[in-house]
Amino acid sequence: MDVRAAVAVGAGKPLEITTVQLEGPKAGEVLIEIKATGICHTDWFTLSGEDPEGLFPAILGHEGAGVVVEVGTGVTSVKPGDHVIPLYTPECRQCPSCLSRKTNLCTAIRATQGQGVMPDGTSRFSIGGQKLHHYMGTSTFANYTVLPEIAVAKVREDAPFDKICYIGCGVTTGIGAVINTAKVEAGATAIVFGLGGIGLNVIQGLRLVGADMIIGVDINNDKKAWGERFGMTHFVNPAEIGTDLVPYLVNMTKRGADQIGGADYTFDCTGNTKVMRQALEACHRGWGESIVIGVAGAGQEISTRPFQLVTGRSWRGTAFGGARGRTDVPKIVDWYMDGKIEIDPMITHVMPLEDINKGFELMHHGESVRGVVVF
Ligand code: NAD
Ligand code: AHE
Ligand code: ZN
Repeated sequence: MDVRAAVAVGAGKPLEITTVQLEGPKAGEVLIEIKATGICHTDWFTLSGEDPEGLFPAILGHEGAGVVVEVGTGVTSVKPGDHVIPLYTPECRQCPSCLSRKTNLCTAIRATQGQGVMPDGTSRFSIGGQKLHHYMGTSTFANYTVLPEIAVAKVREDAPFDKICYIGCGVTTGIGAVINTAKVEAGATAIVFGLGGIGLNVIQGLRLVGADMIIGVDINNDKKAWGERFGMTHFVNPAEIGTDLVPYLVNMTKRGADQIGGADYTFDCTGNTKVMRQALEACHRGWGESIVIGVAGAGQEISTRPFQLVTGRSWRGTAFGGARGRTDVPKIVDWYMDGKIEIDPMITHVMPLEDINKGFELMHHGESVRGVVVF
């Protein structure tokens, strides 16, 4: 069938909006009509050429919501008409990782996903007979896409697509990092570096669990009001404090009889490896945990003095907020519908597919929190 898509033709080039061809679902696969998709910084990262797994030409996009149109043979968990959120982290419930209960990083289809193809090694997308790569197993920058059954979460039908698409990455990543990965307790002190589409969701996750002190760090002063809107208690712009950031944050978080500072939990939501180091070193000695969420470009590495770890700080990371998609995503949709978490105010820009490159620019210049394409 013909579908409308934004095609990433090469690194650093604007997406090209055009008609491409999509084959129907094979065994174990589902055809989905995408109704809305968010634009995440990771799409920009891959388009920039920084992603070691980046492939071109490809159809990017991994933060969508839509309706099942057709299912391949053997599909039992969803049927045409079901509302779903595509999962770039699938949940097969059978692989050693799923069965371990220790991680959400299902391995069932990760290898082919990274190669930009479906689990059988072929692509469903083409243009004029030339193969187009899938992206993160989701390719939501198209009004129809094909996914493996294990990579879709069935969600309630009264939830609006143009909001719950954000649960396909940003909301779940931010809130999940707090709840599933760090398991932050009420009363904790936390620092969030980078108050964009992910960081603001970390902040609302911290509010949800009852953290006491929630410090937001961003180089863009406009983010102060945004952070406060979702529960941030203090804001720091590193460019304006006139001193080194880490001692400044440690001093801010001094508490207890010994007046030792440092946060119980810190979160990097920038993808900047220097910031990741600051986040680790702003943790409390003995127990502070720093969670890396940001994605860094090819060849970049993190470093710190081993003494930071010897003295009890931990460096951890999270993908998709540690969420098991088919199990956890429907619950997060319920939280949104029940008013436990907010999404609407974070979606600052809604646009047709034709304007997706403007959506990237808005994000890149810090003018949007989340841009959403509606089909
Ligand atoms: P975004 O562009 O919306 O927000 C980034 C924010 O970081 C902006 O507010 C920016 O001003 C701020 N920032 C940039 N440099 C900074 C610095 N040196 N110090 C402090 N703040 C700084 O991006 P996003 O969509 O929120 O994504 C954030 C990061 O998370 C990206 O690297 C993205 O690829 C990654 N990500 C990871 C996962 C995961 O599962 N691990 C999921 C989604 C996104
Ligand atoms: N492909 C890159 C890394 C990109 C990356 O880390 N992706 C995150 C999700 S970001 C969503 O916005 C992720 O889930 N990683 C786990 C995985 O299995 O891909 C690289 O460096 O090669
Ligand atoms: Zn994302």
